[in-house]
Amino acid sequence: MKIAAAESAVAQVRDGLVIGLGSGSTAAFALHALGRRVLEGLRIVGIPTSERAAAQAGALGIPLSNLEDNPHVDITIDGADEVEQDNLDLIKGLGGALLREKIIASASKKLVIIVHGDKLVSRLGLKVPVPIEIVPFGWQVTAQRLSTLGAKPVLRRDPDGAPYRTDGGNYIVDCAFEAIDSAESLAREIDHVVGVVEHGLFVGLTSEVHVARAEGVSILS
Ligand code: A5P
Repeated sequence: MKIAAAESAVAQVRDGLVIGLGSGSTAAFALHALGRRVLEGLRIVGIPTSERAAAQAGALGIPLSNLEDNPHVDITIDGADEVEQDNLDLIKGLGGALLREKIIASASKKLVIIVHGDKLVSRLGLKVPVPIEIVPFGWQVTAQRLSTLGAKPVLRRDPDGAPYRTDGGNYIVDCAFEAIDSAESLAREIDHVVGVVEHGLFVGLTSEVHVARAEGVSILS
């Protein structure tokens, strides 16, 4: 199903476009589909949302660039951890790349999300926590402030127990809020916490969602 969603989104890509390259296991299938089309002659430039996506895309022969040389992105194709079905707001960042993903999504004319049907929810926060990227300095204080917003912050760690580091060298606290009544107002509140770099609530950014289910792919927009 991840492959089906990825192929559906990549079918929109045409010659000459600047493409934001998402991170995560579903986006990896989109990279493979793009790499195949590049081999067949498609001319695109890719802007990777993580070091990992950059390595994968480079190995697949996708020409890469950056926001300095290409500040306007035509289409970004990325995965998500949860999609609110009524408004297409998202939780992203369980893969750790939320900051660059959000910067590139914000610079994109079109954000195309690829998921399987299990990720559609009636309200965000029902199944997954909101990943919040914070600076390491004083992280306990920042986590404490986040807990006053109703979260249960847990510092993300590597398998060896060391704090997980993002591509930007920051920490991530995964914040379970249970069900989120308004992602927009929660996003505003999180934005005001000192020490927060960015959070995984993507509000009002999504253009369309390609949802793969056993019976086929449907597009929500
Ligand atoms: C990466 O930081 C995330 O935002 C991913 O896009 C998200 O976790 C979806 O990943 P999967 O496609 O692996 O579920």
